[in-house]
Amino acid sequence: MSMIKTADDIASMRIAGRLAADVLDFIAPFVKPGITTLELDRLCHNYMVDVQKVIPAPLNYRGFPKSICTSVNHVICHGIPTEKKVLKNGDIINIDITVIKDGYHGDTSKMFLVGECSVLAEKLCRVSQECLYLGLAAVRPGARLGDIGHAIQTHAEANRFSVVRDYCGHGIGLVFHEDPQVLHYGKPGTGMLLEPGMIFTIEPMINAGTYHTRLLPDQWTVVTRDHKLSAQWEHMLLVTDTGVEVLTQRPEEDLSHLSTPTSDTQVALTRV
Ligand code: EYF
Ligand code: CO
Ligand code: CO
Repeated sequence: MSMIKTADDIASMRIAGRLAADVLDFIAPFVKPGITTLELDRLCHNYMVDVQKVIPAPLNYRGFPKSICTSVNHVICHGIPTEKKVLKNGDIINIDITVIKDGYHGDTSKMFLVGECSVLAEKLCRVSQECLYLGLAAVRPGARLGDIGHAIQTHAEANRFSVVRDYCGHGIGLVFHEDPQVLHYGKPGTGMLLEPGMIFTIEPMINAGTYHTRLLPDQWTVVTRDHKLSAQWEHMLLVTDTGVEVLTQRPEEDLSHLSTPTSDTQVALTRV
């Protein structure tokens, strides 16, 4: 199956991406000490189903039991919302949202700092977001997947953090997880060539300690083997003729450094 989306696919993916991003903005005011991750799941589920009229993609996906993933502190990804997990001051939490609208998937996640966090936790969340943005900045036609991984790995390791190897970004569309696999480490000039019309996620998982992972007995929750903190940010993007379009951008984000002017706006800028 081709990895190049049609114009109709892209129009639908823009809608799915915006809806997923909107869920993160909706839930933000609720991420406070005292709330359980089960309550965050209930709030997001009801917003998606009742307000947005979308399907929460994780629910029953390969048997996953909840509508969102909530990964707290040393949980790397796929944390299951539960009434037992009460957020407390100083926690960090990744909330990962995937919606299905008209068959198309929108997938994005971000970190929330709960109250006052340690200097290390703040730095890990900041650096992992910078890793995502550096990965996005490497996206353009003619670049290769290894350029993305290299940009992320270089920044993480320059800050003495590590990049999780066992989980990666992915192509996405009518199917949640499509080719290609998008590794968050690598060598420049290697891997698949990027072409206009490709849509995939970049979702680096960055650890404060080593990159080794452990799967808990529930068979879903992935944690750091050394129990140190982990952070993850995710965007879904389109490779355009001139660079990248972030399909899950939130209003608070300034991604103008990624701007990929069309030929029309380039002409206008030249005239000024
Ligand atoms: C060990 C699942 C979990 N898989 C991926 C199922 O791309 C995702 N987030 O950006 C993503 C989200 C979810 C997900 C939610 C549930 N799963 C499959 C296989 C193993 C696993 O955890
Ligand atoms: Co996700
Ligand atoms: Co994803």
